[in-house]
Amino acid sequence: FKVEPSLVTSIGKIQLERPVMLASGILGISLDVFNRLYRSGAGAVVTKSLSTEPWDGYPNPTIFSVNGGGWINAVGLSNPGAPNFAKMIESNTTVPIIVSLVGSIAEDFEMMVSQFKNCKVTAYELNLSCPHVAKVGLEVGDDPELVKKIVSTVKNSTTVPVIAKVGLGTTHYLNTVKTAIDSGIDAITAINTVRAMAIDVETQRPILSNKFGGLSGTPIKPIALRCVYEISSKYDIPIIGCGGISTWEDAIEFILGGASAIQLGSAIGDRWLNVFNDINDGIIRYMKRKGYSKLDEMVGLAKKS
Ligand code: ORO
Repeated sequence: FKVEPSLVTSIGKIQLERPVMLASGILGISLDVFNRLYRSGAGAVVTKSLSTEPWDGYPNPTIFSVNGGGWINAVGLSNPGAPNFAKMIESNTTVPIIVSLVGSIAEDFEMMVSQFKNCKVTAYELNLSCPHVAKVGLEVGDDPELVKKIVSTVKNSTTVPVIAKVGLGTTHYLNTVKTAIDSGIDAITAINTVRAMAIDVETQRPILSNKFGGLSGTPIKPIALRCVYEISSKYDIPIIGCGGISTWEDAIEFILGGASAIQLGSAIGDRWLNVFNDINDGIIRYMKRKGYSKLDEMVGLAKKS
Protein backbone atom coordinates (compact mmCIF):
# COMPACT_ATOMS: atom_id res chain seq x y z
CA PHE A 1 0.00 0.00 0.00
CA LYS A 2 1.42 3.40 -0.93
CA VAL A 3 1.33 5.66 2.12
CA GLU A 4 0.29 9.22 1.31
CA PRO A 5 2.32 11.30 3.85
CA SER A 6 -0.22 14.12 4.05
CA LEU A 7 -2.93 11.73 5.29
CA VAL A 8 -0.91 10.27 8.20
CA THR A 9 -2.52 11.21 11.51
CA SER A 10 -1.79 10.81 15.22
CA ILE A 11 -4.58 10.36 17.73
CA GLY A 12 -2.34 10.79 20.75
CA LYS A 13 -0.14 7.68 20.77
CA ILE A 14 -2.13 6.03 17.96
CA GLN A 15 -0.56 6.58 14.53
CA LEU A 16 -2.64 5.82 11.42
CA GLU A 17 -1.70 5.99 7.74
CA ARG A 18 -5.15 7.37 6.90
CA PRO A 19 -7.66 9.28 9.06
CA VAL A 20 -10.88 7.53 8.00
CA MET A 21 -11.83 4.36 9.88
CA LEU A 22 -14.71 1.94 10.04
CA ALA A 23 -17.01 2.73 13.00
CA SER A 24 -17.92 -0.01 15.45
CA GLY A 25 -20.92 -2.18 14.66
CA ILE A 26 -20.55 -2.04 10.88
CA LEU A 27 -18.99 -5.09 9.16
CA GLY A 28 -16.83 -5.47 12.23
CA ILE A 29 -16.59 -9.21 12.71
CA SER A 30 -14.29 -11.08 10.26
CA LEU A 31 -10.63 -10.78 9.37
CA ASP A 32 -11.32 -11.21 5.61
CA VAL A 33 -13.61 -8.19 5.69
CA PHE A 34 -11.08 -6.20 7.74
CA ASN A 35 -8.42 -6.87 5.08
CA ARG A 36 -10.81 -5.76 2.35
CA LEU A 37 -11.66 -2.55 4.24
CA TYR A 38 -7.97 -1.77 4.72
CA ARG A 39 -7.29 -2.30 1.01
CA SER A 40 -10.30 -0.04 0.28
CA GLY A 41 -8.67 2.88 2.10
CA ALA A 42 -9.73 2.56 5.75
CA GLY A 43 -6.99 3.70 8.15
CA ALA A 44 -8.26 1.29 10.82
CA VAL A 45 -11.26 -0.86 11.54
CA VAL A 46 -13.19 -0.78 14.80
CA THR A 47 -14.73 -4.15 15.65
CA LYS A 48 -18.31 -4.80 16.65
CA SER A 49 -18.45 -4.29 20.42
CA LEU A 50 -17.42 -7.50 22.19
CA SER A 51 -18.72 -8.81 25.49
CA THR A 52 -17.23 -11.42 27.86
CA GLU A 53 -19.49 -14.12 26.32
CA PRO A 54 -21.29 -14.47 22.95
CA TRP A 55 -24.51 -12.41 22.75
CA ASP A 56 -27.41 -13.08 20.35
CA GLY A 57 -28.78 -9.53 20.19
CA TYR A 58 -32.42 -8.63 19.59
CA PRO A 59 -34.87 -10.42 17.26
CA ASN A 60 -35.68 -8.78 13.91
CA PRO A 61 -36.51 -6.14 12.86
CA THR A 62 -33.26 -4.60 14.09
CA ILE A 63 -32.70 -1.85 11.54
CA PHE A 64 -34.95 0.67 9.82
CA SER A 65 -34.20 3.21 7.05
CA VAL A 66 -35.71 6.58 7.96
CA ASN A 67 -37.65 8.45 5.30
CA GLY A 68 -35.60 11.59 4.66
CA GLY A 69 -32.26 10.10 5.68
CA GLY A 70 -30.55 8.08 8.37
CA TRP A 71 -31.10 4.72 10.02
CA ILE A 72 -32.49 3.57 13.34
CA ASN A 73 -30.91 0.36 14.66
CA ALA A 74 -31.34 -1.81 17.71
CA VAL A 75 -29.13 -4.79 16.92
CA GLY A 76 -28.59 -5.46 20.61
CA LEU A 77 -24.81 -5.86 20.60
CA SER A 78 -24.81 -9.30 19.00
CA ASN A 79 -21.22 -10.59 18.92
CA PRO A 80 -19.20 -13.82 19.24
CA GLY A 81 -17.67 -12.87 22.61
CA ALA A 82 -14.15 -11.56 23.22
CA PRO A 83 -12.44 -14.99 23.69
CA ASN A 84 -13.72 -16.36 20.33
CA PHE A 85 -13.04 -13.11 18.54
CA ALA A 86 -9.46 -12.87 19.86
CA LYS A 87 -8.72 -16.29 18.30
CA MET A 88 -10.16 -15.10 14.99
CA ILE A 89 -7.77 -12.14 14.72
CA GLU A 90 -4.60 -13.80 16.08
CA SER A 91 -3.19 -14.21 12.55
CA ASN A 92 -3.61 -10.52 11.71
CA THR A 93 -0.34 -8.68 11.05
CA THR A 94 -1.36 -5.91 8.65
CA VAL A 95 -4.70 -4.30 9.51
CA PRO A 96 -4.83 -1.72 12.33
CA ILE A 97 -7.65 -3.14 14.47
CA ILE A 98 -9.34 -1.16 17.23
CA VAL A 99 -11.14 -3.60 19.52
CA SER A 100 -14.47 -2.26 20.84
CA LEU A 101 -15.50 -3.61 24.24
CA VAL A 102 -18.81 -3.47 26.08
CA GLY A 103 -19.57 -4.56 29.64
CA SER A 104 -21.24 -3.68 32.95
CA ILE A 105 -18.36 -3.73 35.43
CA ALA A 106 -14.61 -3.10 35.40
CA GLU A 107 -13.88 -6.84 35.75
CA ASP A 108 -15.68 -7.55 32.43
CA PHE A 109 -13.31 -5.21 30.63
CA GLU A 110 -10.24 -6.53 32.46
CA MET A 111 -11.13 -10.11 31.48
CA MET A 112 -11.66 -9.13 27.84
CA VAL A 113 -8.41 -7.18 27.50
CA SER A 114 -6.51 -10.25 28.82
CA GLN A 115 -7.87 -12.31 25.89
CA PHE A 116 -6.00 -10.19 23.32
CA LYS A 117 -2.44 -10.79 24.64
CA ASN A 118 -1.43 -12.63 21.43
CA CYS A 119 -3.13 -10.19 19.03
CA LYS A 120 -1.93 -7.07 17.28
CA VAL A 121 -4.37 -4.50 18.69
CA THR A 122 -3.95 -0.82 17.75
CA ALA A 123 -6.25 0.43 20.53
CA TYR A 124 -9.26 -0.50 22.63
CA GLU A 125 -12.45 1.52 22.29
CA LEU A 126 -14.72 1.30 25.35
CA ASN A 127 -18.37 1.48 24.30
CA LEU A 128 -19.85 3.75 27.01
CA SER A 129 -22.68 4.92 24.79
CA CYS A 130 -24.92 2.26 23.17
CA PRO A 131 -28.32 3.95 23.71
CA HIS A 132 -30.64 0.93 23.97
CA VAL A 133 -29.21 -2.08 25.84
CA ALA A 134 -29.81 -2.40 29.60
CA LYS A 135 -26.87 -2.28 32.06
CA VAL A 136 -24.21 -1.53 29.43
CA GLY A 137 -23.34 1.30 27.03
CA LEU A 138 -25.01 4.60 27.99
CA GLU A 139 -26.14 3.25 31.36
CA VAL A 140 -22.43 2.80 32.14
CA GLY A 141 -21.43 6.12 30.51
CA ASP A 142 -24.04 7.91 32.61
CA ASP A 143 -22.48 6.61 35.87
CA PRO A 144 -19.30 8.60 36.68
CA GLU A 145 -18.11 6.15 39.39
CA LEU A 146 -18.37 3.24 36.97
CA VAL A 147 -16.63 5.15 34.17
CA LYS A 148 -13.79 5.98 36.56
CA LYS A 149 -13.44 2.37 37.67
CA ILE A 150 -13.61 0.91 34.16
CA VAL A 151 -11.18 3.36 32.57
CA SER A 152 -8.60 3.12 35.36
CA THR A 153 -8.86 -0.70 35.43
CA VAL A 154 -8.38 -1.03 31.67
CA LYS A 155 -5.51 1.48 31.72
CA ASN A 156 -3.81 -0.59 34.44
CA SER A 157 -4.25 -3.83 32.47
CA THR A 158 -2.68 -2.81 29.15
CA THR A 159 -0.08 -0.60 27.50
CA VAL A 160 -2.26 -0.38 24.35
CA PRO A 161 -3.98 3.05 24.00
CA VAL A 162 -7.56 3.19 25.30
CA ILE A 163 -10.34 5.28 23.74
CA ALA A 164 -13.75 6.03 25.33
CA LYS A 165 -16.73 6.29 22.97
CA VAL A 166 -19.26 8.71 24.46
CA GLY A 167 -22.84 9.55 23.53
CA LEU A 168 -25.83 11.61 24.53
CA GLY A 169 -27.33 10.18 27.72
CA THR A 170 -28.74 11.55 30.94
CA THR A 171 -25.38 12.64 32.37
CA HIS A 172 -23.95 15.51 30.32
CA TYR A 173 -21.49 13.89 27.92
CA LEU A 174 -18.85 16.53 28.76
CA ASN A 175 -18.86 15.26 32.36
CA THR A 176 -18.34 11.70 31.11
CA VAL A 177 -15.44 12.97 28.96
CA LYS A 178 -13.93 14.75 31.98
CA THR A 179 -14.23 11.64 34.18
CA ALA A 180 -12.59 9.52 31.47
CA ILE A 181 -9.75 12.03 31.05
CA ASP A 182 -9.18 12.21 34.83
CA SER A 183 -9.02 8.39 34.88
CA GLY A 184 -6.29 8.28 32.23
CA ILE A 185 -8.12 7.80 28.92
CA ASP A 186 -5.95 8.35 25.78
CA ALA A 187 -8.63 9.58 23.35
CA ILE A 188 -12.37 10.14 22.94
CA THR A 189 -14.69 8.98 20.15
CA ALA A 190 -17.76 11.23 19.83
CA ILE A 191 -20.56 10.24 19.32
CA ASN A 192 -22.61 7.02 19.23
CA THR A 193 -26.12 6.90 17.77
CA VAL A 194 -28.89 9.01 19.33
CA ARG A 195 -31.82 7.23 21.05
CA ALA A 196 -34.80 7.25 18.68
CA MET A 197 -37.80 5.24 17.46
CA ALA A 198 -40.20 4.67 14.55
CA ILE A 199 -43.88 3.58 14.61
CA ASP A 200 -45.78 1.69 11.88
CA VAL A 201 -49.05 3.59 11.34
CA GLU A 202 -50.96 0.52 10.07
CA THR A 203 -50.09 -1.90 12.87
CA GLN A 204 -49.86 1.06 15.30
CA ARG A 205 -46.81 -0.52 16.92
CA PRO A 206 -43.11 0.42 17.20
CA ILE A 207 -41.21 -0.93 14.19
CA LEU A 208 -38.09 -2.24 15.92
CA SER A 209 -38.49 -5.33 18.11
CA ASN A 210 -36.76 -3.43 20.91
CA LYS A 211 -39.05 -0.39 20.36
CA PHE A 212 -36.14 2.04 20.85
CA GLY A 213 -32.98 2.17 18.80
CA GLY A 214 -30.16 4.54 17.84
CA LEU A 215 -30.42 7.11 15.04
CA SER A 216 -27.36 7.30 12.78
CA GLY A 217 -26.47 8.87 9.44
CA THR A 218 -26.70 12.40 8.02
CA PRO A 219 -29.42 13.65 10.45
CA ILE A 220 -27.01 13.40 13.40
CA LYS A 221 -23.96 14.92 11.68
CA PRO A 222 -24.46 18.50 12.98
CA ILE A 223 -25.00 17.17 16.51
CA ALA A 224 -21.84 15.03 16.41
CA LEU A 225 -19.85 17.95 15.00
CA ARG A 226 -21.10 20.23 17.78
CA CYS A 227 -19.94 17.67 20.36
CA VAL A 228 -16.47 17.33 18.80
CA TYR A 229 -16.10 21.12 18.76
CA GLU A 230 -17.25 21.43 22.38
CA ILE A 231 -14.92 18.68 23.62
CA SER A 232 -11.92 20.11 21.80
CA SER A 233 -12.73 23.62 23.06
CA LYS A 234 -12.86 22.43 26.65
CA TYR A 235 -10.26 19.65 26.95
CA ASP A 236 -6.82 18.81 25.64
CA ILE A 237 -7.58 15.26 24.45
CA PRO A 238 -7.31 13.64 21.00
CA ILE A 239 -10.76 13.20 19.43
CA ILE A 240 -12.18 10.82 16.82
CA GLY A 241 -15.31 12.24 15.18
CA CYS A 242 -18.21 9.89 14.43
CA GLY A 243 -21.79 10.55 13.35
CA GLY A 244 -23.26 11.00 9.88
CA ILE A 245 -20.01 11.58 7.99
CA SER A 246 -20.37 10.58 4.33
CA THR A 247 -18.35 13.03 2.17
CA TRP A 248 -14.85 14.51 2.23
CA GLU A 249 -16.41 17.88 3.13
CA ASP A 250 -18.00 16.27 6.19
CA ALA A 251 -14.61 14.80 7.15
CA ILE A 252 -12.89 18.19 6.79
CA GLU A 253 -15.60 19.84 8.93
CA PHE A 254 -14.89 17.38 11.75
CA ILE A 255 -11.11 17.88 11.42
CA LEU A 256 -11.51 21.68 11.51
CA GLY A 257 -13.81 21.22 14.52
CA GLY A 258 -11.07 19.35 16.43
CA ALA A 259 -11.04 15.69 15.33
CA SER A 260 -7.72 14.00 14.45
CA ALA A 261 -9.54 11.14 12.73
CA ILE A 262 -13.08 10.15 11.82
CA GLN A 263 -15.23 7.03 11.69
CA LEU A 264 -17.83 5.98 9.12
CA GLY A 265 -20.85 3.79 9.71
CA SER A 266 -24.11 4.55 7.89
CA ALA A 267 -22.25 5.92 4.84
CA ILE A 268 -21.08 2.36 4.14
CA GLY A 269 -24.70 1.18 4.13
CA ASP A 270 -25.46 3.91 1.58
CA ARG A 271 -22.31 3.90 -0.59
CA TRP A 272 -20.38 0.71 0.22
CA LEU A 273 -16.57 0.68 0.44
CA ASN A 274 -15.79 3.31 -2.22
CA VAL A 275 -16.58 5.91 0.38
CA PHE A 276 -13.17 5.47 2.09
CA ASN A 277 -11.01 6.41 -0.88
CA ASP A 278 -13.48 9.05 -2.08
CA ILE A 279 -12.99 10.77 1.28
CA ASN A 280 -9.20 10.19 1.33
CA ASP A 281 -8.86 11.64 -2.19
CA GLY A 282 -11.08 14.63 -1.35
CA ILE A 283 -9.00 15.41 1.75
CA ILE A 284 -5.76 15.24 -0.30
CA ARG A 285 -7.18 17.60 -2.97
CA TYR A 286 -8.42 20.04 -0.31
CA MET A 287 -5.05 20.07 1.46
CA LYS A 288 -3.21 20.76 -1.80
CA ARG A 289 -5.61 23.57 -2.66
CA LYS A 290 -5.28 25.14 0.81
CA GLY A 291 -1.52 24.59 1.09
CA TYR A 292 -1.37 22.10 3.98
CA SER A 293 1.20 19.30 4.01
CA LYS A 294 0.09 17.54 7.24
CA LEU A 295 -3.40 16.73 8.40
CA ASP A 296 -2.45 17.85 11.90
CA GLU A 297 -2.13 21.46 10.66
CA MET A 298 -5.91 21.56 10.14
CA VAL A 299 -7.08 19.95 13.41
CA GLY A 300 -9.24 22.41 15.36
CA LEU A 301 -8.69 25.39 13.02
CA ALA A 302 -12.37 26.38 13.21
CA LYS A 303 -11.82 27.36 16.86
CA LYS A 304 -9.48 30.19 15.86
CA SER A 305 -10.92 33.48 17.10
N1 ORO B 1 -26.32 0.03 18.20
C1 ORO B 1 -25.90 1.33 18.31
O1 ORO B 1 -26.51 2.22 17.69
N2 ORO B 1 -24.85 1.64 19.09
C2 ORO B 1 -24.19 0.69 19.76
O2 ORO B 1 -23.23 1.03 20.46
C3 ORO B 1 -24.62 -0.65 19.66
C4 ORO B 1 -25.70 -0.94 18.87
C5 ORO B 1 -26.29 -2.32 18.76
O3 ORO B 1 -25.55 -3.30 18.80
O4 ORO B 1 -27.49 -2.39 18.66
